[in-house]
Amino acid sequence: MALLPILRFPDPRLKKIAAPVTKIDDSVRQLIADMAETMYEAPGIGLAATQVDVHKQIVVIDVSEERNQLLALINPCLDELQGEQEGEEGCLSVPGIFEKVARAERVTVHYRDVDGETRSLVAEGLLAVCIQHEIDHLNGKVFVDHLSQLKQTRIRNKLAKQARVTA
Ligand code: K1U
Ligand code: ZN
Repeated sequence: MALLPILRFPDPRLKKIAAPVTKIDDSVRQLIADMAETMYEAPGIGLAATQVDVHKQIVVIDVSEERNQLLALINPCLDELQGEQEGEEGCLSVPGIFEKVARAERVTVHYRDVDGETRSLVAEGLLAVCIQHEIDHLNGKVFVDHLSQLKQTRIRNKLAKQARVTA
């Protein structure tokens, strides 16, 4: 397994639209294993392939306390969005920034698993938020895009300052 470098906002590659996976083979399963290792090490509760500069529709998620309930979603597609919730979100591509974002409370998603089986999942609360956040990444969207222009500008300035300090 391998740790993968995570792209940092505002890297333009985070805006790329991911392509559907057409064949679920060992290379896809290896990428999923590497993404999971990268997510656990960060640490994070999710990671989209876009964030590791692979523009395929693959996400990994684990919102469990014990960090032992890995979900790998290939070609995830939201079927139903219900209700609303607002919670603080972070992003491994936007380190140190946490902001409230409005999301659906409950989602139904269908996807393919690592064996190529089509599955459907109904999720609520944090898992629902994480699924929406990761599918946004596959569509070239970062959580910052949900915020006001003023907040976006402040975040860009803060990250630019951080980058100058660490350079
Ligand atoms: O996609 C990502 O960048 C991962 C991101 C997912 C996410 C977090 C919060 C709300 C929605 C989606 C993260 O995992 S940021 C890190 C984080 O929230 C966390 C890390 C360790 C333990 C608990 C949370
Ligand atoms: Zn993110």
